[in-house]
Amino acid sequence: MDKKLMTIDLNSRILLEKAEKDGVETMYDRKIAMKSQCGFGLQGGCCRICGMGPCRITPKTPRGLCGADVHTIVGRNFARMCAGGTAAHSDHARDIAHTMALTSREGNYKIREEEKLIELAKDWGIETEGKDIYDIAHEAADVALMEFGKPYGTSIFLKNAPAKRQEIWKKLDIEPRAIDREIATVMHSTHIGCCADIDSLINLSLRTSMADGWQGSMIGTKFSDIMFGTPTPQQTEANLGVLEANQVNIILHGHEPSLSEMIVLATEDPELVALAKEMGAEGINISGMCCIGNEITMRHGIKIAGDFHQQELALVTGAVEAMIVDVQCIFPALSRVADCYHTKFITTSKKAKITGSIYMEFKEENAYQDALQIVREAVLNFKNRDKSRVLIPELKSSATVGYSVDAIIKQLDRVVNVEIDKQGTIKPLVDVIKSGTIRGVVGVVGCNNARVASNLAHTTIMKELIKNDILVITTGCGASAAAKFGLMKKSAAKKYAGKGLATVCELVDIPPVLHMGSCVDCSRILDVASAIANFVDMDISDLPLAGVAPEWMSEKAVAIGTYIVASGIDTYLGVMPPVGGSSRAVEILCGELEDQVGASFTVNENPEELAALIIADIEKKRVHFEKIY
Ligand code: SF4
Ligand code: MSK
Repeated sequence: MDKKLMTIDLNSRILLEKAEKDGVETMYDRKIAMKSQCGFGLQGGCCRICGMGPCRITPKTPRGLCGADVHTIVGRNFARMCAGGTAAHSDHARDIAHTMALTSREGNYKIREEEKLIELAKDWGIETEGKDIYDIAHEAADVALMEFGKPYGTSIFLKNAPAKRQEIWKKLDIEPRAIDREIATVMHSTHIGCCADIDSLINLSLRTSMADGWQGSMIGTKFSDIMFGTPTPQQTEANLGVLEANQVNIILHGHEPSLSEMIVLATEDPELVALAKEMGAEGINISGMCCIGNEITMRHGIKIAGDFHQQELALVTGAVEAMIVDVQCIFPALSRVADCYHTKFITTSKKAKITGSIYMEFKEENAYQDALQIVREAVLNFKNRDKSRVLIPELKSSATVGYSVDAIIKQLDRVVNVEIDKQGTIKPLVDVIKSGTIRGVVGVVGCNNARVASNLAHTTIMKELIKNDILVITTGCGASAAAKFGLMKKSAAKKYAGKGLATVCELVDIPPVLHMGSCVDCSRILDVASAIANFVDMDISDLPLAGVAPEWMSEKAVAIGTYIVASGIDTYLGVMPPVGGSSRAVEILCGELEDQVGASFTVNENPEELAALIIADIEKKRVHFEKIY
């Protein structure tokens, strides 16, 4: 296998060559060394749930020792993936809610969006009249924290979905109750000797994933906006070319804005800037990777260093003083790569300690002081940089990012419909979809996956969609790919988009691919879908919308795909999940769910074919949409 063909990013290819010269092993080497992967694992047909196993299903051994068949084994594995993803997003949200409880006028964390908080508080039945905004914030934090373990009732957000959708959820019993409860129920039901019925296991998977999308992730996104600001359009740059040869380079990697917001502030501290100069640097250059890159670029225009597959390569530049990480999607391999250069690999969360890293705990209670200390460590490290080993590849692309739902509505309203609609509703977007100028809206989300060439499926599918007048909204590492490959430039509309979409983009002054945030922010996609459906008085499944995860890899992505389907949006995957061993699981996920929730999964590992399927399905949805709206 030619390593260079495993990524289409030219910066990555240059750094892979350098890594080889420097004797540094990367994910791409490990992928080659691993040769073929385990067929049982790929198909989901291996069970390790109890100590009698592992049990592997073959034609000669069609049942595990307890008698579980392949459908039960695949179903249990799938449900546990959904629970893992839901736990990751929601535990992130729990910390954000705890941070909300710490907000104060004098403290590190403040309320930036008072109106948004009041609106949310009212929606949650919190008395707001005559109350101090921080008292409201603390009450809202309490309500949010109860969503994790409340004994009765269902998610507080469900009522915002279209009435028809709510009925479907009720009928199927997939309304999430408390977040922790759904995760615990899946772990219980998938214990040896519990649920052994594939239909039920998938139903449980839907409900747990709903707790991710319609509970945990929504809390995470809404509270982050209230505390750190709702994203607005920002100019930025993306790819490893954003590193600076003469500055202290700090890369933030992970997911928590409570850490990154403080680090960003700390890099502006005059004393630390002076210290950087003392060390011989011209200043401090901060950039982000993976979803934290998305969070800080959406709110501050901070540059995106790269995506999931570029984390080791960033260190191979030899120009990074510190890689500061918190939780999720962090390669343990970073400690070994950092050892080959002067880079300090700094872990900050008790939840994600990594052997070989420098552990500097970040506590929200002492946030700014902790951040100052961490940044100081990076700045002091500049003197250790070996200039002879530095190679910063040149490529980077400009991008306009920061399209929260509010920002999209504002942008459309400002230009298209200022006379008719002064309220700031979704009407202008509905109008352009209805007229057919834009054929539909597709969310392209998710990670990079070493089973396919990095960035190839993301960029191919996005280009095909916009060429066919489909507006693309994107989150996570898909968004980083779009930014790196120039699809978030406003000029990309003219270059790549069909006539209808290009006209709208020009009129409204937006790029054809809109950056909506981190993987947690897929909850924004649910907000847009619900807003459109409520506006036209339809169900979400009636709308020309789709979700795609062309290069997904994480359990979080499985949970996202599952809640997007449960919400009535067809979801397309570019990598097969480990369910192929059970014909029944495939039948349900890729077929029967359509009858239950009005949407299902489609898998195709050829990006052109996948894009063609999406476009054809969007056109089919349009026929229905045009008939009833
Ligand atoms: Fe084997 Fe059943 Fe135990 Fe799984 S739960 S490892 S199938 S005996
Ligand atoms: S970081 S979950 S690789 S999108 Fe959210 Fe990127 Fe996927 Fe991690």
